[in-house]
Amino acid sequence: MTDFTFLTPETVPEYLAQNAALAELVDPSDLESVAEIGDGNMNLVFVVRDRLGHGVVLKQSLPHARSDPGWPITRDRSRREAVLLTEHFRVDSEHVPAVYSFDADHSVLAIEDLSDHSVWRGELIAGRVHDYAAAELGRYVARVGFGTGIFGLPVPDKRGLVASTNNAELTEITEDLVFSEPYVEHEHNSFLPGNAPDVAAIRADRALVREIGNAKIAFIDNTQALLHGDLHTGSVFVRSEGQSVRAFDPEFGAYGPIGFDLGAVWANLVLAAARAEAVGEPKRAAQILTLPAALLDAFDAEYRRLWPSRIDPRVYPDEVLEDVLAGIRLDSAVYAAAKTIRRIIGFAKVADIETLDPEAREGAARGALRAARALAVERHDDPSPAALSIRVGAILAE
Ligand code: SR1
Ligand code: MG
Repeated sequence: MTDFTFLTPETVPEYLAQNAALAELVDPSDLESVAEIGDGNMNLVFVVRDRLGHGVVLKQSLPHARSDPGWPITRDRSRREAVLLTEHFRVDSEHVPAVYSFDADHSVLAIEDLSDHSVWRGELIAGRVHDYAAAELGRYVARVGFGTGIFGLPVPDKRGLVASTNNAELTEITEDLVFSEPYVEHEHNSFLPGNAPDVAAIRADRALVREIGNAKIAFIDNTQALLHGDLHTGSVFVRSEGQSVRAFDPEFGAYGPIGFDLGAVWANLVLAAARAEAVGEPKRAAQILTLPAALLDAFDAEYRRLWPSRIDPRVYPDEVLEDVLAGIRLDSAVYAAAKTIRRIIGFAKVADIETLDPEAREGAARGALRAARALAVERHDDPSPAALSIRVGAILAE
């Protein structure tokens, strides 16, 4: 009997044939292609297509990180991802892939094939910005933020969901990789020798480390909404024809502060802009740096649109909305800072920076670290993403 513990392109057809629900999606006896396309740190990802043009994606978790077989990570993450995707689909079917099924025996999640889309990070690196994606993601975070929080769910239901979506092992990875390791000596860290003074400056900056420490506390303690948890540009599909934007791969998701997801997008836009500057494309860098404001403005507008439907308006007057939105805006900037810094110093880098030649990479990394510092500390002077992006643009251009 074939062992499906670790799928391969060769065993996928038989796996499909033995799963009636999946065999309805693609015809296992008439497959055109089975390709393993996973390039992240975690899982196997197969895109399966039959000759009639039907497709499905099978995502199988390994019992360890894909990028480090010596790092055990629970396979239950696939089940948790299925739960989270289903919950996000409930509140915003426009911006996430559909989940077809989950096979607990083999840790396989079957989801919608979005092969007609492209990964946003690759598009940004290739110079195709897809400006519209920022506002779509803002709407996605607003719908999820509102719909899974106390304004969209009765409190007992929300508390139940906080418990049932507990993702302690993976959120601990985020706590370590995003908020702790970059600020200390750690074997996971790496950077160019030329960036050593920049890293030392980050670690010695008490005002910055204080901001990051407080952001870590809020990440752990604040259960504002059911986050995607890893909303970088490599977790976003974009398609310009028949415009479509989908957030995928939320295996790090759990309840947390909404600004964490917005900050993740923002950080990756800063990194994309740092690359554009480094390859001598300042206009494109400036174009990319208009997107954090587009993201936050769309978030704000969508959250305001949903506000009249909030549960118990008697005790949540409109002044509360202003306070909530102001808090999320302020949070977003510090999470953008944390997520930028971790991609430069810590484990799990980004191709925007890593594929630059070393000289350009050193400058881009320096600019990104200084820009991140400004986001975390200067947000208290003016938290508007437009103002902060002007500051970031000036730093990247230095
Ligand atoms: C084991 S590596 C974990 C990291 O990879 C993912 O991209 C997440 O960002 C996570 O922090
Ligand atoms: Mg991922």
